[in-house]
Amino acid sequence: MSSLKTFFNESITTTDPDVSSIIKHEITRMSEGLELIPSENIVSLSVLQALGSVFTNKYSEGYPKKRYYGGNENADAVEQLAIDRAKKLFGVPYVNVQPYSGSPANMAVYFAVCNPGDTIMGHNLPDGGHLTHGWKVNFSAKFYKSVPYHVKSDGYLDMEEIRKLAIEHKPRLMWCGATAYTREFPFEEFAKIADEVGAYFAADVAHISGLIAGEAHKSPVPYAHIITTTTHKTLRGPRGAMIMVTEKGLKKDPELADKIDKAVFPGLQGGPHDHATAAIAVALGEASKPDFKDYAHQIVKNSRALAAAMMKKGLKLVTNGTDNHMILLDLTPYGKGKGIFLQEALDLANITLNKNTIPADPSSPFYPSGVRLGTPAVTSRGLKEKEMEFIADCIFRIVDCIKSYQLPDDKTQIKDYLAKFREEVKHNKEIAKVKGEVVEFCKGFPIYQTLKY
Ligand code: DSN
Repeated sequence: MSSLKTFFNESITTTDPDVSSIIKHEITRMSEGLELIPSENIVSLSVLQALGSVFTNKYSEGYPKKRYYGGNENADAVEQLAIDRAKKLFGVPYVNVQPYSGSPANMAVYFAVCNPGDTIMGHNLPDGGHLTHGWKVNFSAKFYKSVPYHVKSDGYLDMEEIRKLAIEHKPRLMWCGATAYTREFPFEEFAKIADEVGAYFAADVAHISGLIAGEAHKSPVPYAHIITTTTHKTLRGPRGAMIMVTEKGLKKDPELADKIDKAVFPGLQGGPHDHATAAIAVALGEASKPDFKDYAHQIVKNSRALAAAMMKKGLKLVTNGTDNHMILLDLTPYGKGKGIFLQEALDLANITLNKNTIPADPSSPFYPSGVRLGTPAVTSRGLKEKEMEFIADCIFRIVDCIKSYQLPDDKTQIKDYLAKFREEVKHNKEIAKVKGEVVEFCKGFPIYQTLKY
């Protein structure tokens, strides 16, 4: 801890007070607020230390023992360690730890198994899917023929539609995975459909890889050919990503691992971010320890407790609950396009979450009718089921503050209406009161106290 302090705190405080001060404000924001964005987390000091290490200086295009530059013995060691830890943790024969983040990881999968123009299937973005699973403005729909699938009106995946579309369109690649889906993924059912039509089946477990590592969610390893994940969500590592190939994947295509390696480098990327790789190795080491299982299960317990407390207060949740780390609050009982009002009002109360579409959203992705929240970060902070009641109460009180605001149907009026809303909520006494309670509450769950910028 003290070496961390000396290493990059005191130095930057003196040499660059401008940046140092911004970082200090960010630490304060995180410390005095409740982070409920379900894709965010709070990493350990060891992860931060590895991320801020001298590996940021190094170039190491290629793979361990096959590099294009000299001086890579330590970069080799750290990348190999990350690979070995990931293989063991997830039980897969092959891992690539070099993708810069989730989108490039998914792009590498396309490069490895598809040709431009091939048909692909993925979870529709407004239904909770990801941009790279075939959304119309993303490369995945511009270079490939995208056939999106949907959730039913109850919010659950429509497996009947998925099978029908797969049989009709014979995709080369099928994705399972989402950014806003609160139920367990039916990997086995997806695999049956993909096998039936001869598709590659890729599970993008970015959101839930920490839950899988901690055995709080079923693993896709027996079912999928390829698995991608970011490393910074429930897995609680630095920003980065990994691509795994399963035994099933190698059986389908013995060259699959080699194709993925070539797609990442030289297909898509140059030098890997060795400092991120070092931090990924640390996070994987942490996720391999027995207490990570407790953490993963506590995330889900907290999420279920928060969902139950919110519903008890009369709030409406998509699918009426959750199986994972995430909750989708449906604000349509108060009107359409309410997500932005709640997100911004909660920001003022030091509670961070994000506006999000809900299935069959009557509004638009920019002004959606729901918000998405989750428990990975607050669980890292030590909060348990009991504390979820406090959070549910705060959210409920803020919903009450914003529910009379209505997004204008006339788009030309939205800017002025939001400006008026922002001015009013800035002076709302109840929001200020909730903020005070949140700041006080957070003092009981301190983070990063040894970081002094
Ligand atoms: N931006 C990520 C999320 O918040 O879920 C997905 O890429």
